[in-house]
Amino acid sequence: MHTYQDILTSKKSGSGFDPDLIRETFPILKATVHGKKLVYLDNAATTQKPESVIKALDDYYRHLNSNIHRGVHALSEKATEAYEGVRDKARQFINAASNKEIIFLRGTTEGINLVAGSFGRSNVGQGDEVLITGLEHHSNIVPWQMLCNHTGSVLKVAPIDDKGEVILSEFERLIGPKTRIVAIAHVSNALGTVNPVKRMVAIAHAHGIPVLLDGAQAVPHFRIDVRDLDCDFYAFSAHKMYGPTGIGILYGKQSILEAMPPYQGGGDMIRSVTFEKTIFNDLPHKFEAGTPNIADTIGFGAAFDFLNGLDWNAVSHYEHELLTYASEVIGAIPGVRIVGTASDKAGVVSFVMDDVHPHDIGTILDREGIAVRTGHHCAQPVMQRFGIPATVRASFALYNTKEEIDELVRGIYAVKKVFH
Ligand code: 7TS
Repeated sequence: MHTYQDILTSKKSGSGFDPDLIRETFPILKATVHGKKLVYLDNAATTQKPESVIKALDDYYRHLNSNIHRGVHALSEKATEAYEGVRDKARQFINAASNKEIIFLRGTTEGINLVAGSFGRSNVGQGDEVLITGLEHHSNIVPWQMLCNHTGSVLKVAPIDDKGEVILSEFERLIGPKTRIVAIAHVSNALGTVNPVKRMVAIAHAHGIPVLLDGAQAVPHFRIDVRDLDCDFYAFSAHKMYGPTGIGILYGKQSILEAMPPYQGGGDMIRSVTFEKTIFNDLPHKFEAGTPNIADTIGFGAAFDFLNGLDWNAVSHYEHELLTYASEVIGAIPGVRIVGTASDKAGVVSFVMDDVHPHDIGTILDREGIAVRTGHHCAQPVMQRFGIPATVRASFALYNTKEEIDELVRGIYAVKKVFH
């Protein structure tokens, strides 16, 4: 077993990053499925967890378990310190200006619902418009649709082209005097398109419109700097960046969060309560009603440590190599067509195959131990845009290897043999 230090200092591969060493810190990668070695290529759905994250969860329940922000006893104080310490790590990780801008919640979905429910209901009225893009995950469509239905506002959608890129001229044209908020995926989960979000934020801001970025698929692949992006909100989930499920973050600029009403009422989000009147707590607690997910927040802290320990130039270079290799070898299989060929992509190869339904491909690959996702990937409008019901999606993490992509290619040839 290599130590974490070995991993940090390893320079084995050309990219200065050694996936074999990284793999050793992810226990599940040694698993077998249907008697075959697991090839896990469903990382856009959720990533696997390193030993350090698993250990942090175990340690929390063994040594620290206690409710936070309320006890004077030692355990509660330690648990509070650990929980708030993760807020600090999160702030540094995304370069937010203050811990008040870091709201813990269940994940990206809840973050977007918070903004639609709180900012949306106070700022978007009858006849106003919300602008999204044609690349969105259902999590960044449905909350806005619900808001529009509730308030009588209108959902506008910036279309995408045949490569799966947002048509920027259309995006800009759709921002008008009635637009109240713009919500954009940083990276598309269905196609892997990386949107030029910094530019899109600048376009929206030139019209005085705030922007929410859905960072669910971006955080595992690049370092995020919310101040450089200048976005008003950024939502992401721990489980897609090697952390636990059930915990995520909504970043919001302090001035905007201050002006927003609470999203949920309950314990911890109040300063004082009488039957006549409640005075709400300060940020960020105003948006964290009830006992939070303490254990998984602490596990999230270990995921930040894991990511902070990596050489990000090397990781980016390695992930880019993997994606380029996968696109080449999968795209070269006769009868296979890659859906989503944007010039800037991260982590995803989505494809269809002549005369074979993606679900059948997924089932046969599973028998080979290869985990991919098949279906509409919670992005049905993307499928509709390309006139297909579903794709097969291979999505990559930093522990995947070229050998695993070769396994996938062998699996696809096995599918062809069954069907042709
Ligand atoms: N936004 C994007 C771009 C996503 O990819 C996902 C989850 C979400 C929002 C929602 O994140 P959650 O953590 O709140 O569920 N995407 C996927 C996927 O592609 N396959 O399974 C979940």
